[in-house]
Amino acid sequence: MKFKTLTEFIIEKQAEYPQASGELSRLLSDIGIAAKFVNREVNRAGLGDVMGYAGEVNVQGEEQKKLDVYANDQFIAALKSGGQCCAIGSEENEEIIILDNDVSRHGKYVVAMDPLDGSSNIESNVSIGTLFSIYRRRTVRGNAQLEDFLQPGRNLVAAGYVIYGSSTMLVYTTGYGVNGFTLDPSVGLFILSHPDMKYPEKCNIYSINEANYFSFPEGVRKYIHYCQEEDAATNRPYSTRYIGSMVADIHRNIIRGGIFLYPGTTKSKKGKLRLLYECCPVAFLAEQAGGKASDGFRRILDIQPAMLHERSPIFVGPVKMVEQAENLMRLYSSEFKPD
Ligand code: AHM
Ligand code: MG
Repeated sequence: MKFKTLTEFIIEKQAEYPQASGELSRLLSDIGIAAKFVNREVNRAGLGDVMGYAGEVNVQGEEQKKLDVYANDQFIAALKSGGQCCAIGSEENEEIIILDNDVSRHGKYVVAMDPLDGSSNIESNVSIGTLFSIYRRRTVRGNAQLEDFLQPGRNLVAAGYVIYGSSTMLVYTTGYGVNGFTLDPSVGLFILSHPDMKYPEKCNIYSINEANYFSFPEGVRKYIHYCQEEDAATNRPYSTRYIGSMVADIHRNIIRGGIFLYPGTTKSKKGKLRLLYECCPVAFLAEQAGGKASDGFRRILDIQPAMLHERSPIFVGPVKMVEQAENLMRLYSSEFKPD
């Protein structure tokens, strides 16, 4: 049987760009290796003592689960040993982590990541994921700085996610389409299973935590009504699907066709999700899959971040669906428009 592994694919792509030094390829491979370790622990999550809280509170004030800590450590260790990444920004760490050992100090890249997203779903055996954003560092001398991370998403060199689901997949883009690799656990290899992923023509899913309905902007409430109205010509009513793990919701929506919304609310105008390591990687992937990602008014990838853990509303999915939601935001919720 003929198949292509993640490593073969990365090397093949690198060969298409004679100017490429191979450093990004190595970095992506290291992420793949860390993902396998995390996958092993996620698969054993019901056994032994890997479940439960680690007893610490992360920067968002949430209790950390042991698996969050494990995943964070694995990705940091992999990036450290690789030497291509000189600093990491993680959801689990308040400050950036400077990698200043002899190999990493000269790394060209910085990585922002959410090592284990949707971790509240671990106990119930629901899919969870890892999200990552790779930027070229901006500063030229000395240790990496926070400003190396505060770049708009349009500067992303690569981004992707790992989904630990009914099978484990790594999906990434370097700006030339989106490719998905499924882990074959029997041989421990990621195999190219979803080449050139694109949103399908027919899209009829909407994903939103509707429990927040009364604190959503009016534009979002109107959009929910739009999704629920009956209109055979436009395939409505749509179906609601909401897992509560962004990686899983986004993955399903790319494959099955749907929009994911995490808007601001009256209590939290910027919503919940973090710009640098949740919204931006998903936005880059969505655009590369033929879709669109917006905060309701602006392209996610054009937002200039001011802080490492900054939040942003997100509307991401097929172009027409996102534009429809944006139109309603413009018409009914201009008070949510960023200054
Ligand atoms: P986390 O980073 O603490 O895991 O939170 C992020 C998760 C996303 O995966 C998901 O889309 C969202 O939180 C769900 O939030 P809610 O429970 O408010 O719907
Ligand atoms: Mg998260």
